Amino acid sequence: MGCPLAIDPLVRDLDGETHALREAGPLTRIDLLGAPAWAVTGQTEARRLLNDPRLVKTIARWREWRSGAVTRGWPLIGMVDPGRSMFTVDGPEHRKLRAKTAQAITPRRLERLRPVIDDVTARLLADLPAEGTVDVKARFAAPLPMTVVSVLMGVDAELRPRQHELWSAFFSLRTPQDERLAAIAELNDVFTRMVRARARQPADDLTSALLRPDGGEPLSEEEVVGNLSAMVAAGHETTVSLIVNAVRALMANPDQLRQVLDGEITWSAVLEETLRWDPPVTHLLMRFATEDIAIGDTTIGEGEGVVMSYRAIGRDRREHGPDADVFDPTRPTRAKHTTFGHGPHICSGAALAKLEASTALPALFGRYPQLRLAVPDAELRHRPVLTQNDLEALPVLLGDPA
Ligand code: STR
Repeated sequence: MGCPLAIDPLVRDLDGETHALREAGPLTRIDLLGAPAWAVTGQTEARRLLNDPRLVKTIARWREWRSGAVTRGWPLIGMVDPGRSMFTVDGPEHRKLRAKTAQAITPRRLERLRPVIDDVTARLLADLPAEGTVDVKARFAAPLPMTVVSVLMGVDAELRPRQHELWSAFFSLRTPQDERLAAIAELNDVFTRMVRARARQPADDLTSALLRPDGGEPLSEEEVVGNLSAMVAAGHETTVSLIVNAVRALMANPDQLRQVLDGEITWSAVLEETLRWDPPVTHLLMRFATEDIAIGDTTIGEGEGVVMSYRAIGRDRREHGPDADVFDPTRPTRAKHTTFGHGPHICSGAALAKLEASTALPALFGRYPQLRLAVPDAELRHRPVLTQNDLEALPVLLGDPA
């Protein structure tokens, strides 16, 4: 076994790292800021492991946590031990914690959010400056998901700017650890206050729904706060990148953009291919083996940590062929990605993410069909966020409105 591949917290060469991971094989040893783990980079292996009940999410099963080698001083601790929620439990407990959020985001229920998505999209487009370089991420892609998830969960508008700062500090690996822990504590305070307010006076939002027992066993305050925090984090960090990465991919592929604008390629195909080729989540931390798990010619040892390296998984040549590194929305396997996960923890917000992106993208390109990058693509940089595929900015020239 070779040296574990050290994952770069500053994300200076994401393509290079994705390739190195894939070439290292479907399961490979990595180093996460000093902590060892397995990275899964093969799609078949990912699907098998994501359905294997011997892999669980509670940090209590992690060898490095039990030995004290990993503590709350580890910069990624907030990703692995964010408090009790549907994200950190398994089995029957998990089904109970997840039920209401999954029901709330069915396609039919989503129709109620559609007017919000349409309005916010129209307003953001109308507010874009008429001239000069525009950061499509800051001015368009970022505000939409934050607003939508806040409306869904009932986060007051006044709280949103500070939330944005706190989550940004949470994810960035340039944030000193004491500041990160302070941001986590502040988020927890804000959400706890919000949950207590809804417990006293319910409103028409998902936080209030999480508090209603509905005949079943009620969730504890910690569980409601945990679910709320998970939904806001997931809802606002990931969809931004889906929109940004799709815009970037189309600008880099003008022939395909023309086919999309001519109606020869659907927006849905663009989204699926973006999810495969440049997904919002680079690495999903973490699962732990409750016993030795043999997979192919590898054995994951009891207590070892397992990371799903979704960006490498999307480039699996066994699934997508020798041209897996090419962005091609017409490829037959475009929707056969695993980017939303698989098995019991599969993303419950997937339909909402797709609804937001499939509103935002046609609206943006419909109004600005000449949209093009303001800098060479090779100059775009990622934020220092190990787990997320998050560009710093997406500077464009809008061109004349249609
Ligand atoms: C952030 C911190 C927190 O309070 C709660 C959670 C649980 C859900 C996690 C979230 C985390 C980080 C981003 C995740 C999200 C689920 C989906 C999202 C991992 C740890 C993705 O990026 C896929």
